[in-house]
Amino acid sequence: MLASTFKAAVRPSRLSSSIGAVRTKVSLPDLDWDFGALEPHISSKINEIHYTKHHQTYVTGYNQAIEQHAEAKAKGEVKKTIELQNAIKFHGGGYTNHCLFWKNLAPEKQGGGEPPAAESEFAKKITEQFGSLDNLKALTNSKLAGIQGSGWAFIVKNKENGGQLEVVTTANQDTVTGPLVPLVAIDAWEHAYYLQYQNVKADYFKAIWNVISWKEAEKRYTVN
Ligand code: MN3
Repeated sequence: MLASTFKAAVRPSRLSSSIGAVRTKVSLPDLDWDFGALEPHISSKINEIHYTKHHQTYVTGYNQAIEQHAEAKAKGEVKKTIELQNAIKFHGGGYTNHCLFWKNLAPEKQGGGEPPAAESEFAKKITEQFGSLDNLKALTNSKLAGIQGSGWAFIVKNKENGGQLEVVTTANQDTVTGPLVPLVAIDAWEHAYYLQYQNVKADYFKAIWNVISWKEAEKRYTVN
């Protein structure tokens, strides 16, 4: 998983359970901007509901599932531990993806939409592989458009493939793991755009690049 990426986002609170183990809970990360700061590209209301309701649901669901899993494990209930895998994957993925997403977004005044510096290794890699940043955005948008139902698109660095950049999509709240380092995560669930863009999700995918923080993407590319 991506726990190391999110140390700052996770504020552990100690839990003492009936089985004596000490575990940590995840919680909503602090945002670097106000709900209204991404307007007009993403409305204040969308951010508010997305963060306080949707992301919170994944936080709560993950904490519950992990707690139940630990209890089942302590009691030797193998079948129950297997059954809980789906909830852990869904809510843990939802928690993780949204932590990535918020950090990937920045108001235009705080560098949102600003391309990585041309002389940076990251910018050179993008040009070498895709020809231009616009081509990478267009490829990502076409992958986003191809998602059937709910899912995510990620621009990743594939550490098993010489650090090549790739654009991948996942269904539901599946996140990227293993050698795939997420640089940019884009939420393609209806809840991410419907209040503002209704059925025209292509407009949301086009608008979001105005508030994408390439600085954050570059940081992840460089440290991983
Ligand atoms: Mn979402």
